[in-house]
Order: sequence, then C-alpha cells, then structure tokens
Amino acid sequence: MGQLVSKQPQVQVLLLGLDNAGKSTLLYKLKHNVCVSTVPTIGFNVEMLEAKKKGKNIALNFWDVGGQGKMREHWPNFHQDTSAIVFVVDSSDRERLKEAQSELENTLRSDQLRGRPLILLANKQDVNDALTVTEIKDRFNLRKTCSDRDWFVQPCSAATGVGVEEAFRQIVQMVKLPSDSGAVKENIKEKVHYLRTSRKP
Ligand code: G3D
Ligand code: MG
Repeated sequence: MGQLVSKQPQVQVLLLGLDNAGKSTLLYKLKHNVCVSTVPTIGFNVEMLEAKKKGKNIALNFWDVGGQGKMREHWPNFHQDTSAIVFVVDSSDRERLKEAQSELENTLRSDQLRGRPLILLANKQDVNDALTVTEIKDRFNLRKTCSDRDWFVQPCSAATGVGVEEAFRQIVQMVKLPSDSGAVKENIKEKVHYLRTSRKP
C-alpha cells in the first residue's frame, strides 16, 4: 500500500545581514547544533528546519544569502514569497553599524516584503563591549522604521549558542503561515530555478 505524503506548510525565511555578521554560523548552529568554521558565502545556502506552529508541523526554509557588497544587489531576487526577515547584526562591529542599518532600511522598503515580520538578531554578544539590545534598537531607530510590521530584537551568540534557540522560537512565533497552504507554490527546487533563470545574462 502506498504511503500518504503529508504536505506540511512551507515558509521562506530570508537570512540577511552584512558579510561577517554570523549568518552562516547561526544557520549551522540552528540546523546541526554545531559550530562550523565558515567561509564567506558566495551565492547562498539554504537549509530546511522543522517546527510546530498552532499544532501543525511546518517547514522553514532558511535562505542564507551572501552579504558581501556584490551579493547585496541580488538580495531583491530573494524577496518573493518571504514570510519573515531575519537580519543578523555583528553587535561588536560599531564601525559598520551604519552600513548595516542602511542595508536593512533598503530591504524593508521592498514592496514584496511589506508587512513581513522582522527579527533582528544582535549577534556576537559574547564579544566584550558588544552593543546591547537597547543600544541596537535605538541606533537602528526600529520603532520608527518598523511601525508597519511586527519586529523583535533578540540578543544571541551563534558561536556559543546563547540565545540561538530563543531566536528560533521567536522566528517560528512571528512567521506568517499562508492561510492556504496550497498558495505556497514555491519549494526549494522551484525557487532555485527561479533564481537561476532570473539572473541577468
Ligand atoms: P556571514 O555568513 O554573515 O558572512 P559567518 O558570517 O557565519 O561566516 O561568520 C563570520 C565570522 O564571525 C566567523 O569567524 C565566525 O566564526 C564569527 N562569528 C559568527 N558568530 C559569532 C559570534 O556569535 N561570536 C563570535 N565571537 N564570533 C562569531 P572567522 O574567524 O571564521 O572569520
Ligand atoms: Mg555566510
């Protein structure tokens, strides 16, 4: 007898932030609970994580997009069908905070991301003198920039794992499920195909 294939709802989570913020470290910590030594992401990584929301099993596809200057112009290609934005900040890098803020604000202006929740991860809290959550909220002026969406700032350290589970729980809680799971046409394969074919020649 054939087995019934359960089609659990899938949501797309966009993991953004400047290069070196800790996005890939965080993703592998979430996925495998290990600290791997990362190399700068050329292109993107995608990992599926499962969770329970409102009594349903759901799959979250995390798209970890390279944060180096040249890659940032491709970020908009990933906006389609995003259910939540996770923006990772290196809280110890005071010099590049303005640059991170400006990239976040550019991202939040996207029509395709209107109303999508933002979870800002104040990463590298293990580093001495890292900016606190309160400082980050103020510097990023989030009360104003995010007046039209749900937002949350979670302190964490992808290196030590502190705050990482809480970050995941927060993402699961804030991510919007499509009201009709059939509306999610995009699975990973289709999205990769879309990204390949939409690339400029
Ligand atoms: P990215 O994917 O955002 O570009 P990576 O960033 O995950 O590649 O991480 C960049 C560097 O930051 C890596 O160090 C990684 O180990 C380090 N890192 C990531 N998260 C943390 C953290 O929470 N605390 C500290 N102290 N370091 C972190 P290397 O030395 O390999 O470049
Ligand atoms: Mg990376």
